[in-house]
Amino acid sequence: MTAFGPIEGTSKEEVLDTLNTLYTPRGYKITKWGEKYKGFLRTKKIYSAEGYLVVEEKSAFQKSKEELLHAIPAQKNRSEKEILDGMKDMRERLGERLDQIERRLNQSESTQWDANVLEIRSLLEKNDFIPEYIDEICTRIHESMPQSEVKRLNSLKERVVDWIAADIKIESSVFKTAKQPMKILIFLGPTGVGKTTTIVKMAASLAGDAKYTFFTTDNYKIGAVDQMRKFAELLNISCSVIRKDEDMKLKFWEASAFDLDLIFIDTPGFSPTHYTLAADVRQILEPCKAEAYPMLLIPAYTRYSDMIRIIEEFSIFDYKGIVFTKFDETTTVGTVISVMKKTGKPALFFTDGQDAAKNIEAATKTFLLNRLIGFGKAGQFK
Ligand SMILES: Nc1nc2c(ncn2[C@@H]2O[C@H](COP(=O)(O)OP(=O)(O)O)[C@@H](O)[C@H]2O)c(=O)[nH]1
Ligand SMILES: [Mg+2]
Repeated sequence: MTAFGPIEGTSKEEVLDTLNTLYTPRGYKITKWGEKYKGFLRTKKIYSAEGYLVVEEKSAFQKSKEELLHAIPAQKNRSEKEILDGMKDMRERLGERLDQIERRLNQSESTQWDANVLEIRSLLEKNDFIPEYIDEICTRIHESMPQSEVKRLNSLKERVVDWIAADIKIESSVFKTAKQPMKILIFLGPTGVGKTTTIVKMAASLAGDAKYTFFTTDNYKIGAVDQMRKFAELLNISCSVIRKDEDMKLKFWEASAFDLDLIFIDTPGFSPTHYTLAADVRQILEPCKAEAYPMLLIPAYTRYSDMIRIIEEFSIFDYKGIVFTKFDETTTVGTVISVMKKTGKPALFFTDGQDAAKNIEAATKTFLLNRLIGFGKAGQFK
């Protein structure tokens, strides 16, 4: 028994019409009807039929050709004109059939093409890329990729991963230049994003043999100063509490005199729309502006619209880039990459756990690409 299909069409009638063109009406048996949505916006409903051929019938095309060829010599007593007319008619009918077959072939090629673009669209959705980003990738496929490449899903995936990689912005020179001159790392962001924890992780795992100290300006959260002092004790370093810009001037001067390489400054969690607190923190930080390296912290699981809002609100601090925290609490990286593409802000560090001794690394493209879901080998980078 020979199987056929799936044969596709925009209506059941069209599918039956195709089948009747390819086989005789009793020459096939449909065992399964299917329906799916295709097209760029998934608005195109496509019906499909699968089944088997009852007997190996000659195609309608073959039959009509044979009928016509047999019909002409049988009519020996016809005039030459009638015979020529018959041949002309045969030529036209054969031409029509050939056109029909060509149309069907083109249709099945573009169906495969659509299916692969649709697969990429749904993978990007699974990875939480924003709709605008997904539309841009699909448009790029439509406009710039040859059909032959789009039809091979694996090479299509590889190309899309290349595009995603190009959208990831990284700035990783923070510690490379840590030795000279002194750098003041300032940790900004809303409450609970991981500022204090990240300072400890960074000091413990990334600072190497740099000489550093902690400053905390967080006089607002209960226990924040004690928390910072405890961490400093564990790391066997000093911790200063900064309440006003005079404190900052003094402690900054001391740190310079002790020839330190780094100062880690913790700040209270606040929203910049909390104007008085934002103004206080800005004023406290003012004396060390020249050496300052401000960073904004945002948890990787934050919704896209909230990330954009936080990024805009904190722009008054002129931060160098973003530390994305808590990657262990999300399974997708699409939102983070969409944000980078939209804002052009680079990623500085990634954190992925509560362990202060590890769970932090300098941002890399591979960290994000290896977390892409469904791109298989195309997304695996070392
Ligand atoms: N799962 C997870 N939790 C984290 C991470 N970084 C920080 N936290 C936790 O988030 C909570 C708030 O962290 P904290 O540093 O106090 O935030 P802050 O208010 O911005 O200083 C604490 O319970 C941390 O242990 C991380 O990378 N992953
Ligand atoms: Mg804190």
